[in-house]
Amino acid sequence: MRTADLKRVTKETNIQVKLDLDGKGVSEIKTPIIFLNHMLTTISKHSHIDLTVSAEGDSPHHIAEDVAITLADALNTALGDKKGIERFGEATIPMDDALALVALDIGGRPYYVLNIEFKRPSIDDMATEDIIHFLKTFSASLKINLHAKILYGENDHHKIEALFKALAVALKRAVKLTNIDTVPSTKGVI
Ligand SMILES: [Mn+2]
Repeated sequence: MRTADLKRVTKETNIQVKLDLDGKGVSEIKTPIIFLNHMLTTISKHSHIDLTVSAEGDSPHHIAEDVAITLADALNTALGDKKGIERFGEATIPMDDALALVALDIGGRPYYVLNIEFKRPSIDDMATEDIIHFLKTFSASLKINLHAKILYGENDHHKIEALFKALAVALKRAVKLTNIDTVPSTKGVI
């Protein structure tokens, strides 16, 4: 079973993440940040990863940061030794006026290149800098190589939603099991 159930409790936040990599995209997301709930639901739906997240804390920034860390830790736990996974995933996803691209490598080497610009300081109730911080923290904590780019778009909500859909589809492809029961690396380990 490629599952995880993790709690992260600090003086700032209290986070629980439960997931199943081989799910159907069923989610139950409860954080105080409505837009973050929307994006986490999007990740689950389009990656087919079943996801339960509950989060509370002393600030929206800390909550976004610690949900990213705990989600990454849970994915890492569920992935285990990473035997048989596709490892690489990419997707280019439109949403009305916006087009976003994500390419990622679950290769154990944390590195991100983000090419994301917003017109507005926040989207609904989430600061755009916290959205960027979420993506950086997630990729660094999961030790993936993440390239994420918004190619174009007018509406900030559409731009970032297209990007999270692309992240979800890229993740779905990368964590998928092949019929090869070895670690997908010439090093033999990830
Ligand atoms: Mn939306």
